[in-house]
Amino acid sequence: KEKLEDSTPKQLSQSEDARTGLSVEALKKAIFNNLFYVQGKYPEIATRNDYYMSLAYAVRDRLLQRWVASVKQYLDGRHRIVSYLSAEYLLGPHLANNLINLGIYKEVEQATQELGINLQWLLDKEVEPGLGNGGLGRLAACYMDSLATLEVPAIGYGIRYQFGIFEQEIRNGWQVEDTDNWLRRGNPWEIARRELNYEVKLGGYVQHYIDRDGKFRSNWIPELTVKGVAYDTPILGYKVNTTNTLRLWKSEAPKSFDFQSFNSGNYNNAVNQKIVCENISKVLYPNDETVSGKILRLQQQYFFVSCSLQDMIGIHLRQGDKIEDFNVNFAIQLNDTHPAIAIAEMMRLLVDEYDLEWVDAWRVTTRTFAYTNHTLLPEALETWDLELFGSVLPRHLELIYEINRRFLDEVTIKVFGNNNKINSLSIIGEGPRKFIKMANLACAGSFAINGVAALHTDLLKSTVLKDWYALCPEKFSNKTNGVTPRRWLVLSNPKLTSLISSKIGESWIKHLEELKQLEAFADDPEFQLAWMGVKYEMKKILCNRILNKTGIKINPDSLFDVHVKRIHEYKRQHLNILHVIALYNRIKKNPDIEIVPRTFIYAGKAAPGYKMAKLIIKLINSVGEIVNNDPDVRDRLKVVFYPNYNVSNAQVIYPAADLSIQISTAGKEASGTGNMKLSMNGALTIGTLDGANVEIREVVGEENFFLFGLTAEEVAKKKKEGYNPYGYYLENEELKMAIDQIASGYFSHLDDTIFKDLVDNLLYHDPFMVLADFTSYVTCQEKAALAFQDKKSWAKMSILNTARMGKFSSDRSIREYCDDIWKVKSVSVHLDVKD
Ligand code: GPQ
Repeated sequence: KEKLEDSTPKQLSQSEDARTGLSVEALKKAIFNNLFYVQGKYPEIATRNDYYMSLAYAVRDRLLQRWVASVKQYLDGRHRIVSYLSAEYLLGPHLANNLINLGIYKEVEQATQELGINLQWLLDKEVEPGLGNGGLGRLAACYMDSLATLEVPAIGYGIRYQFGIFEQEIRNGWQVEDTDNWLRRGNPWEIARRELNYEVKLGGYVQHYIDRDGKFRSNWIPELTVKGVAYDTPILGYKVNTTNTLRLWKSEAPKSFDFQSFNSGNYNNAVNQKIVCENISKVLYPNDETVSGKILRLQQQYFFVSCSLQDMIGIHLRQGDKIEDFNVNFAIQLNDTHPAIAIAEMMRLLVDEYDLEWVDAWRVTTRTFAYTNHTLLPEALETWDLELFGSVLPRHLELIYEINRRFLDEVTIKVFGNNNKINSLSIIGEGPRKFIKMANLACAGSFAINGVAALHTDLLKSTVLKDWYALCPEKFSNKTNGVTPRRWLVLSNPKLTSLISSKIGESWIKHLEELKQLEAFADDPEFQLAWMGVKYEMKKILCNRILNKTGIKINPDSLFDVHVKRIHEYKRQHLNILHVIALYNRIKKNPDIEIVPRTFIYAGKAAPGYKMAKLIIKLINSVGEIVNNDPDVRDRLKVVFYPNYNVSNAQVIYPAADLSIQISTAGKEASGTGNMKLSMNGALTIGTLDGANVEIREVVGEENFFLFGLTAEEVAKKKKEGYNPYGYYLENEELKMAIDQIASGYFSHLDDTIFKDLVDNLLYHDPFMVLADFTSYVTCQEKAALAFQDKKSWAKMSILNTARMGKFSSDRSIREYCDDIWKVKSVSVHLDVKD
């Protein structure tokens, strides 16, 4: 402890403020001060959390300085602002990312070391905000990073869920869910803006009347009013001052709401109402790409959208601008249809609250919104039962009828009264029960519509949104997804980062195309050795993690075959496990067979209500139990299910991957983004021609990509002609044996009931054509194994994968959104240097 006092700075230099200085001395001082004055502790009794908090607040001070400067600059300069509406943000831990973006990672490492604490020990303490399910939420987080890095004025709006995505445990091979109480120890990265709050109405009915001026008016009398309170998280760009805002809404009971029941002695009722209000932002729905049609989910969507629009209008009007010019100051991006109710809410605000004429309101609305579609899966296209919708949003139901009436009037002329087309474009679906089609509301109310990979956008145009494309082709464009190299390379893989920078400097971090310069070293034996050396170190780190978490010992020399993402039938984790079983059987048949040692690493969560996905997890673990413990295997195959896949765990897994498994049924994965992160970290892809795989293969070169499987076209054709999975089962002996084993209980202690549903589904339905692609997959995996044996050529392919990933930086995606859709320009932020 003496050491602590000795190293405490006595005097800071003139320009170094303890709350803003970036030197080691200033940072030390700041951490030390926070320990006393924020945590109220002294070193002898401080916990790891106290130190984590002290450092986090020290970093936050530096963010706030930049944040205040950014806000001031945006408001003073009257700049156009992008507003990103998303029900999910899967941010991952803040601390390390902020250190990197501030450019003070090394300084803080030294400062903490001199204080006698280990930085990694503190970083590992952070509980990540898991406010998203998977790809869609993580994309929003990458885009927030790129917006700030590109110095674009932007606000992200969403929900401050008290419980994020559940924590996954594996018990006896099954997924068990636990609540994610991420706020338990407090959150130093947010600032509650109690004064920034809006009321949101729910339920009730609408009164209509004619006012004194003879104008037709609507008055929504709600059943319930809730309050949304803003919680702001600063989002700093990489080595710039720009610090944007992520504004998440927490629902509460309005202050005055319970007086009546309370005064009349009905205390229980008052408390119940409070709970009803707070429930709205209580928990993230854990369904990925499925709609549940639950009232609470609709309430969540409307709640955050209404708060966000009220907030934006407030900002707009405070500038002294007219409401009719809202679209001049704001471009609003809808992250899928989850926030699409914003289109009706905008109309309500403009018409009911700001007295605009319908046509004027519609003009403003349709010049404001742009819509990104993220899926082609029919079960993910959101619809709401009309009656349910009306019970929550009675006024919006009227507005949607009116939007639809006017829209269909126009359309009818354009499609010459073709009823099929009118039905397909209508926002209201007819059937035994009527329903609202949110994708159609989004298309009708937006000036731009985009898909998230070239193939996806093409398929949108030719299938799901075909009639929309015919109606308004000019609205459509593709914006291939991207990921931030700051988190997914610099932060996750510091050793590879140093190696790259030692050859080509550091500017690739902001200009990822510059990785191209690595091509010059792809054949250099020394560089190849260093490259594979880093890979080996990262594999060893993952080995330790896996040993700690699962007790499974794996061999870092084996081929790491990595399949990490949400568990979904369309993503085909079961195709992968069938391959594992086939290899296992080859060994059983011939124990001395020459086989490339492999470790199959799986990770991912299944939606708690998705039976088949949960069964796939159990199957992976059951196969693992047999394979991992069979002496005949002699450790040549290992199967690992890494529990609780999240951003932190992904950061350890990606750098250690040799082979990236991207094997969705062609035409089903809109883009994928894990595929980009893995390839960026030097993994080779084995994949179908699906989503962004197509473009990854294009840029890395077909010789550096393992392609297999049916194409989207072939899949569609087969389905049309009548697909018979049973034929494939009979045809391929290895496949038949694997399925028979699963069915007979070979992997489940002779229990032949557990996997019955899964087996029957594959044999008699196989909606994702696992059996049709099996042979092609196994053959392709043989090629991959062979390639892995040639260390030099593998190293070359790995280097070339990283070198050619420039296109997949989220900076490129965001630039395209800015130029083609949002029409926003960057604004550089300067710090007011104060002495
Ligand atoms: N995606 Cl619609 C999700 O993660 N959740 C969703 O609800 C929907 C889409 C994913 C999609 O499956 C991936 O292919 C994309 O890469 C990702 O969105 C981001 O666009």
